[in-house]
Amino acid sequence: MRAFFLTRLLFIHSLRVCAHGGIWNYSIAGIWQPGFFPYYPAEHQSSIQRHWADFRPIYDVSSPYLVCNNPGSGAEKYANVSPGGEIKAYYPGWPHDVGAIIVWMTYCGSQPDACFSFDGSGKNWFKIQEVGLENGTIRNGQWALKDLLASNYTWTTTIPTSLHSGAYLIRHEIIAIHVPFSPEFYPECAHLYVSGSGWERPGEEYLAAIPGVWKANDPSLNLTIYQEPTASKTEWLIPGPPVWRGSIV
Ligand SMILES: *[C@@H]1O[C@H](CO)[C@@H](O)[C@H](O)[C@H]1NC(C)=O
Ligand SMILES: *[C@@H]1O[C@H](CO)[C@@H](O)[C@H](O)[C@H]1NC(C)=O
Ligand SMILES: *[C@@H]1O[C@H](CO)[C@@H](O)[C@H](O)[C@H]1NC(C)=O
Ligand SMILES: *[C@@H]1O[C@H](CO)[C@@H](O)[C@H](O)[C@H]1NC(C)=O
Ligand SMILES: [Cu+2]
Repeated sequence: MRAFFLTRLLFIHSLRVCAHGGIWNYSIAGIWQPGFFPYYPAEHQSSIQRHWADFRPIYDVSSPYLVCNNPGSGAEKYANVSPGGEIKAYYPGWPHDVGAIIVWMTYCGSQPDACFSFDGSGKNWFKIQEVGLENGTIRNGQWALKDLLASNYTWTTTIPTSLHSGAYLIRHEIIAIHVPFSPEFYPECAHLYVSGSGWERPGEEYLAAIPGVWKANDPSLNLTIYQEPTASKTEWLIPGPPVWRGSIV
């Protein structure tokens, strides 16, 4: 009993001390989708979310875990969504308030279960949403992460209305920049099947490889928000290709 309590305390304590996080659940087209939770045994879980090991970030821009976290495999399910459908991702207890949120997709194949055997490699990832510094200064302004904290830890994304049907990975990525010269990447992937009669896929200029898209010396990633001249800048360029929105219908 005592040992149990100790373990429990250590567990809760370590969550506080680490003070990082990730996506615990999704709500997709109004249907609640439990995520994979890294601190529960894997064998009792079944999720659309690819497995991840813990709340810690990825620091290395060339890490294979940048794709879908560590190990970034092993989702048991996929969720159906229509073009124009809404995806809400929940980050309970998310602690950081300076940084961006970028949502990516990549095509796995035409069969609904095609993502089960796809590792996310290739220069085929495209952004469907990105929010960085919205207004104010780098040090104190309104960042995507502040929006996340102000909305019950919920991040909402819409699937482009013209997107061609098929199986896709959706990849939510937080880039937190509160630690000087040490950007933190928090990628999370889930399996989707996009139905409907969409007809478009993004062109070459929207595509990127992950890892590969981020550069360790990018001035938007390798910076300190606490010193001038950076602190009072009112612009922060979101790295990577432009967002693909498809034809607006
Ligand atoms: C949300 O995710 C957490 C962690 O995986 C899980 O404990 C909880 O049951 C989930 N909530 C729902 C409503 O599925
Ligand atoms: C800054 O952006 C936030 C979020 O979009 C908005 O609520 C707020 O009104 C903006 N503030 C100013 C001064 O524009
Ligand atoms: C806040 O998010 C949690 C999931 O993390 C959800 O269970 C709860 O219903 C949400 N509350 C509101 C007011 O949306
Ligand atoms: C990041 O910036 C610091 C300070 O200018 C510099 O010392 C360091 O080498 C840079 N890191 C990379 C990977 O470029
Ligand atoms: Cu953290």
